[in-house]
Amino acid sequence: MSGGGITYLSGGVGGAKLALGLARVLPPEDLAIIANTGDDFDHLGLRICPDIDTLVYTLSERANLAQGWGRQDESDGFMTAMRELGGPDWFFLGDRDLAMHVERTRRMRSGERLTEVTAALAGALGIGPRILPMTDTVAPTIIETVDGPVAFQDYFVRLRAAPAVTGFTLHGGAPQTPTAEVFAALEEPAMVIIGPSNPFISIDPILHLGGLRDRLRTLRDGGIPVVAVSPIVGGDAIKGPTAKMFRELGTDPSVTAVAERYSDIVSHLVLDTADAGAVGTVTALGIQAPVTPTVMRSVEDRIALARQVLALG
Ligand code: FO1
Repeated sequence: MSGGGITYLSGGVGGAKLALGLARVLPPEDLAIIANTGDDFDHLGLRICPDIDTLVYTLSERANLAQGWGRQDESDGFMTAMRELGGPDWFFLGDRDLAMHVERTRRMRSGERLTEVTAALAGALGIGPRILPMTDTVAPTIIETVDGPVAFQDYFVRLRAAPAVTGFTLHGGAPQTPTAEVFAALEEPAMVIIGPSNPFISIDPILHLGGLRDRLRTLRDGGIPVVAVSPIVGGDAIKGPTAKMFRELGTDPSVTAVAERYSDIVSHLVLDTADAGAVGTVTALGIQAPVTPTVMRSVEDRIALARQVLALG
């Protein structure tokens, strides 16, 4: 199916930014995006898929860029009414965003796979590239903390990622398999790109799928570029708890720490210019370390980074 195409592994915010850059420079049929579904959960009777939502809103130019998740032009009538009723209001569902979750849930209840639902909803919003949920089965990430195990959105939103992390239970402890569409996108790609997403909670859930990590290693060892973009820049994360998680797990957040996590599968780790001094330690791990600006503030930045990454192929 994807012979010669680009297969991109993505979480939410940071991953979606580069997804937009790639979507702007590649023909739609040449880009398949594998989305983490470890953040997904049922809330108020609805199936919520935050990383898919962020990708869909970003690629359809509807994302609330300042906030990093959710839609532009959002209103809060539903949440206000929910609060009046004394219902749960810790997880914000905007009025327009609500339509996404209601329609997704309706379709899934009628028997459609998440892959099919995502294709239909992304198509309805005019998105060309394929957005492929990593699996059609339930694969929740559980955050192990000093206070015990916490469901992903409880940790991330309700507890504001405050409890110190001691580890992660991926796929709820029962490893899941990728969809046929994901396998097909990794059949004979021209290149695999791992987005600048959190390695622990955005990329590892994808790599943990049965056979996937081995598939990337086989591709790399067969000469296909497997290129990760570092989510750590100058010892910190652009957004979110990535650096905090590295520290809590006993490692200094650095591009070298990222390289070590991916050393069995990647051919390249793209470093920001702020990390040019670390090229030697990354290449010592057998990974090429091209240096380019990776902080994506504007759409032009996203396109420029996409071009730089694609040029490695
Ligand atoms: N993140 C928040 O910090 N607060 C919210 O209330 C919230 C609501 C929400 C609703 C739909 C959706 O798709 C995402 C939402 N997010 C919210 C983002 C999300 O919880 C996280 O950013 C991701 O799971 C981490 O990648």
